[in-house]
Amino acid sequence: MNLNIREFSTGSDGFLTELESLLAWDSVSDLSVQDAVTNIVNQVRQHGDASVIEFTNKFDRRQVTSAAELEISREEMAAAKLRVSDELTASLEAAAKRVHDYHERQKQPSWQYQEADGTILGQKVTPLDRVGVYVPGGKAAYPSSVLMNVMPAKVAGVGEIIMVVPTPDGFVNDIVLAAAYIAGVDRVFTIGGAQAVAALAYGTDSIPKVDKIVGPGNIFVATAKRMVFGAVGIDMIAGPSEILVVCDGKTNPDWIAMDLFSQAEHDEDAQAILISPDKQFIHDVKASMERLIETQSRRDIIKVSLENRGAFVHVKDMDEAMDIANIVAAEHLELSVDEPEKWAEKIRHAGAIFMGRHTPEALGDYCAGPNHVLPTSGTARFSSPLGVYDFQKRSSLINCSSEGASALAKIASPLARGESLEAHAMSAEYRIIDEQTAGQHG
Ligand code: HSO
Ligand code: ZN
Repeated sequence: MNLNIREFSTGSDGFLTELESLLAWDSVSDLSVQDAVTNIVNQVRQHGDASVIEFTNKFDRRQVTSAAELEISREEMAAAKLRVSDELTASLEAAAKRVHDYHERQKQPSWQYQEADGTILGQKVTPLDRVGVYVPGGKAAYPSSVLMNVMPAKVAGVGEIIMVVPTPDGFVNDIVLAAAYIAGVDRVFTIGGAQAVAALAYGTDSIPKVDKIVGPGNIFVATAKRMVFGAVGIDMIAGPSEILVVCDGKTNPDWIAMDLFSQAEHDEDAQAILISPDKQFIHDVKASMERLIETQSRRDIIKVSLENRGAFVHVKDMDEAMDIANIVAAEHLELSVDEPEKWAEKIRHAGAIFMGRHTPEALGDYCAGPNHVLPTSGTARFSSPLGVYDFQKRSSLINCSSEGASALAKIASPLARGESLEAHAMSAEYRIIDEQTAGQHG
């Protein structure tokens, strides 16, 4: 199959402008979606379960009459797991364990230190009480994403994990439920869309209010998450998936072709880009792609994605490849090169860096250990993979000794008076120790 994929050369005029327009992704949702979501969120907030049932019946074509029918118990999750093949269950369990063990290393302890006068300062780390995990239904129902969203929350010590997953026409995905069971989800509700986000954010009689909502979703879910942000925390607003492969020209072109396909097959908006200093190699990869695409069950999606947003970029050398990788700030960056450690040092912006010829992104998507929920659309410039730290928060600790308080009060008092805040000043000054009467007030 012929593939019409853009080719750029960094030497050509206007390269950076073209690159910018290739990367542009508009995440702002249109006004009609905003209106519909505002209405759903308000209805659920006011009428709770009744509205959740109404929207679920309408959008998912179900005939639910009571909220109790929306819940799936741990026993039902366990039963779903038994319906999944042994091979797949074993892989889910192995992946869950590896993801768990990796995230164990991310745990940050509370910390404190003591100053010479006895004052103690520090930070106390506390897991969130209750978290909601959104899992899409339909074509992007990924059991691996259940593991990736739930495991870090578990490791953080979150008190209760509530999962929501829409079941259009009542279709329940056993593999998703098996993953939920293995990951240790406490409660599952078969609801989705903006109504599920609103129910989690504000709570209903049957669905508990959570402190943070994580997980990907369609435009309605993303818009609803944005809307309830503030009442609850959210993880991020994810854009389409991306991969940037940098290859020196010495990896099997078939491997690189399939690595690019592996992102492109997610959806028509996904982005797959190859950068190489070797022009002949770029052509070899293109030939591999044109041959291999015929074998792909998702070839129609792959073709649209590659032709809309894919690209080959020819660079003059590897240093220039690194510069461009930093501009792209890709969600997934593969360094399919010799000495990947050396080149990774030059990378400042990437959601995940896959190093060497034997590290395809697909291994990270499922089971290497690191999280596959990553910053997209260039947001790796300022944000990080989903992790244990997203499910913990911190409280400052301050414990002054009487000597410490006295010393601090002498600094605070003029500052407070400078701000015309007399009570602040006096509150501090009361703690100043008069050298003669030191110790009298304990
Ligand atoms: N590549 C996706 C994650 C995923 N891949 C799930 C397969 N299943 C995130 O960018
Ligand atoms: Zn993937």
